[in-house]
Amino acid sequence: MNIVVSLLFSFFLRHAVARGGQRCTSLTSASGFENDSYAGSARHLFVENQSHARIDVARGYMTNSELEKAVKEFGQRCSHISTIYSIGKSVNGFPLWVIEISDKPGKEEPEPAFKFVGNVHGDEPVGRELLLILANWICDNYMRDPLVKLIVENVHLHILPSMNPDGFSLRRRGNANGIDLNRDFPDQFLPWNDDEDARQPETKAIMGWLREIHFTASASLHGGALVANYPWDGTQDKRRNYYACPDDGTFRFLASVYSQSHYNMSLSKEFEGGITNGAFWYPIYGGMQDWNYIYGGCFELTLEISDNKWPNAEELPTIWEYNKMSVLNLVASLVKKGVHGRVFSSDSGRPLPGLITVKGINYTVKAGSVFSDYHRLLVPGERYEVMAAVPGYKSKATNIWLEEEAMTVDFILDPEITSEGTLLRSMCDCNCGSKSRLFWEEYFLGVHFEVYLVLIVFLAFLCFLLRRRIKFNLLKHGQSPKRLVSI
Ligand SMILES: *[C@@H]1O[C@H](CO)[C@@H](O)[C@H](O)[C@H]1NC(C)=O
Ligand SMILES: *[C@@H]1O[C@H](CO)[C@@H](O)[C@H](O)[C@H]1NC(C)=O
Ligand SMILES: *[C@@H]1O[C@H](CO)[C@@H](O)[C@H](O)[C@H]1NC(C)=O
Ligand SMILES: CC(=O)N[C@H]1CO[C@H](CO)[C@@H](O)[C@@H]1O
Ligand SMILES: [Zn+2]
Repeated sequence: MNIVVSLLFSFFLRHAVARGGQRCTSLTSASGFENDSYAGSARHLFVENQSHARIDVARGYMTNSELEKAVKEFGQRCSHISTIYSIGKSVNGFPLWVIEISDKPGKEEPEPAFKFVGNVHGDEPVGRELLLILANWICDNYMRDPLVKLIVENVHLHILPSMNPDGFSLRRRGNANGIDLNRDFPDQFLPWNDDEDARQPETKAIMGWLREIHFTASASLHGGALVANYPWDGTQDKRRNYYACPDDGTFRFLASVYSQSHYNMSLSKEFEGGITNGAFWYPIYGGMQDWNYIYGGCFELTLEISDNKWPNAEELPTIWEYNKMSVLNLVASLVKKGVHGRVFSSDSGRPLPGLITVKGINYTVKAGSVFSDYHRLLVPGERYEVMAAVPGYKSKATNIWLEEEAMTVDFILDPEITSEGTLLRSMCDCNCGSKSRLFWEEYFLGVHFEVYLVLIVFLAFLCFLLRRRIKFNLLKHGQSPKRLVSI
């Protein structure tokens, strides 16, 4: 067998898992709040004007301008591990601020990216508060908590606390145009709503964001129930039914990571194990979750994190404590679980835009465009056949046994030789060598000498061109990747 796929158990990952496993003691002992510089400052009485009747429910929650201030203050306080940017504006012109947390924020690295999106529904504000607490908690505990360190050093974590600031200030589900943003995405079962220009600005901002950043997984935060919901959200026949996506197993696993790490989500009487298939619960169309998986290459969960949509603000610290391990474990699973690696060309060593598939799962994971790194989440403890394909290269497949820990599988692909190319190469090898020249001369001299001469000159020229090109490629991409091992 001519397989040159490199299989490499990542010792770093294993080591990291061992460190992550010790988190319980350190996390429970460290308070999420005493040292949270944000908690004390940003909670003021709601002063926006639209809805005096319900002003009481907003007491203690950040207003939009307080949220903006909190994001910017965070960016200054934690500038060593974060950067702040906006992905667009709401209907009423409020910037959709994102905090990116990483040891190299804003830089491209061969690492998975995760995103949290809060406040998709304007009247579900718990997520936006929790996400600010999360960011600050990470900043405060980065140096002392191994799990947080693992996240900061190996993941690019993007946090959008509020996707729907207008809905929030209006205290309603939809945005300023009254549109439910979680019904506004193109949908596999609604082919007529594919027009991106017809989307709400908040929806377009998310769609553009996924074109910019290659997210491996994500979660949006909602309120009104306590459950981790996974695709599909809709069904072909529009009836309420369990409707499994190709990665049903992977999603059940991810949703369970959340619910099992939660204070009591997995004890749910309504949802077995605290997780549910979206369409089995109730089908929706135009949701963000299915769109992420189908069009964004991103494994998204929809997390319902509190039965009460507007709990008293005094409960927020408790709700954070209930969700803290879930949130951290979910993000860390991008590093601790699944198959990871890079795809290279064997002749030049340069990264290739690999397409990774797993036998039996009708879904393709794309390698990143700069480093050709791929991150394929999978249920641990199973056997898989992983394949890498790149147009113009011979595909390669390898069988792996995926343990509890993550695994690294790099692929080195050989260029596909067309019949024309093979002919050229063998001609070159023959004609450019001097030993057999005499034989060739004698052979050709007698018959049609001129014709053969022209042919030989032509072939020699092609040969020259081909060699030049190979040399140029080697010079340009000569650095051979260090991690590669051939088996
Ligand atoms: C609220 O709106 C009323 C008019 O509807 C206005 O008189 C009042 O000044 C506003 N208050 C605030 C705090 O914006
Ligand atoms: C989880 O705990 C909260 C707070 O004690 C409680 O209100 C809720 O009913 C519990 N949910 C489940 C599913 O046990
Ligand atoms: C795989 O999924 C695509 C849609 O992503 C679908 O068109 C195709 O029919 C599926 N193939 C199989 C074998 O199910
Ligand atoms: C773990 C930690 O850093 N705790 C600190 C939190 O802040 C108080 C003062 O507000 C310090 O005394 C603690 O040491
Ligand atoms: Zn919601």
